[in-house]
Amino acid sequence: MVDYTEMWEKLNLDLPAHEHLLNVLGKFYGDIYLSQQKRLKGMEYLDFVISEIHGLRIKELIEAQKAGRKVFGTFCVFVPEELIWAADGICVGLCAGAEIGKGEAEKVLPRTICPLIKSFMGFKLARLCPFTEACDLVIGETTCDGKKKAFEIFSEFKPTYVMEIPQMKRDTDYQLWRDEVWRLKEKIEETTGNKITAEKLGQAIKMINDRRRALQRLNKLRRAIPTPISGRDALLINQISFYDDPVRFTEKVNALCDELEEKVKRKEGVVPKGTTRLLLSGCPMAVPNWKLPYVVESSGAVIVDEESCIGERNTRDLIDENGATLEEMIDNIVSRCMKIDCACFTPNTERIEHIITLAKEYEVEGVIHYTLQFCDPYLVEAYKVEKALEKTGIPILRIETDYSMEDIEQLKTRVEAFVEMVK
Ligand code: BJ8
Repeated sequence: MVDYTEMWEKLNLDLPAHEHLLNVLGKFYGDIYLSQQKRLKGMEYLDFVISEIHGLRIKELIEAQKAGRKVFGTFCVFVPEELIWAADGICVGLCAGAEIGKGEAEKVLPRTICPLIKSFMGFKLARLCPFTEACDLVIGETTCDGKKKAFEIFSEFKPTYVMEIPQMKRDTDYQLWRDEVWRLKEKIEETTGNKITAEKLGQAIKMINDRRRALQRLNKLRRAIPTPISGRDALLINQISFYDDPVRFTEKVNALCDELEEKVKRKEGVVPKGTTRLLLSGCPMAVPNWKLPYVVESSGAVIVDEESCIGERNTRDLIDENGATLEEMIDNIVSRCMKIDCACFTPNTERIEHIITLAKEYEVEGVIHYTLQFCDPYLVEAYKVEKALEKTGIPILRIETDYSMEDIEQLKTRVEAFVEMVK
């Protein structure tokens, strides 16, 4: 085991609290992940990445910084990371899925705010996240009110740049977003000292599209019956896509898909034939938020897809690679972003159509609509999702929860009853 204490100390982490976090995370991972049967060989790489999540990857980031590169942290799939890579920067997703820094976060935020926001603030204030500490610049956005206002506070502790996200999809909103993307380009160039050229941007678009293509391939393979990979493992792969080096990650996921393809040919499932197939839909599940997938998959069901930003919503659409000039490429980036059907948009009928399409394509027996507590956009939209699914005859269970373990038994009872009902 490599000792990273000196590196963490230099990043100003709270060492005892950080050690406690790693111990809890290790135990949690062992119980939820390593206890699974019939896992793919390719998952060993993902296990390794998780075991080194605050070690090797951080070391790589720091070494890159020593070589003159800049590290950018983002919180939303709306932020076009291609611009960061095109300027020779490094992009890492910072969304946090644990409540460990909650006490610190509640000193500056209301108690009744979404756990994801509380978590990223808590990670910063409690000095627990080496990714946040390693960032040269954090790029926030104005998707929901909670995030928008939280970045005002967050910026007191970390250099932060905020992008304005449109709330509708009219021509004027496209124009607003195009201007924001150009503004971001300038900010990235200023931070890195590197000019973004058409050649570099074209390469970055291709690199991130390749990662999306690998994840699309994984998702397509999950349509097989019996399902060849657990929802937990598939979620983990999607979560790691936000942290890992994109080229390495794509290569590993494609190798894992080769293995999956063989498994599908042999009609080998990760769960017995007839296990209830469910679609998860709603808020993103950031690392290490594995609570609901664990509950579902220990209640006689398997998750076969995620309609979420850590899932289909992030990987479904590619950027058109045919742009020749910088202007065309940025227009193509804008067009792809504007297809994202986040509940922060109004109206947002595409999302409901997508949920129904996915439910049919993946032959699910039901949908679990998952919202984080106090997330108004997804909580309010749940009404429309429920109505549309009922009309189509697809059973739905609405779950609203946070990152604590307090409601786990209650969730289990509800999920078990739902699984029994849809059988
Ligand atoms: S594009 S889903 S990643 S905003 S859960 S903080 S919405 S109160 S995370 Fe998201 Fe971008 Fe949309 Fe996707 Fe607010 Fe809701 Fe919390 Fe949320």
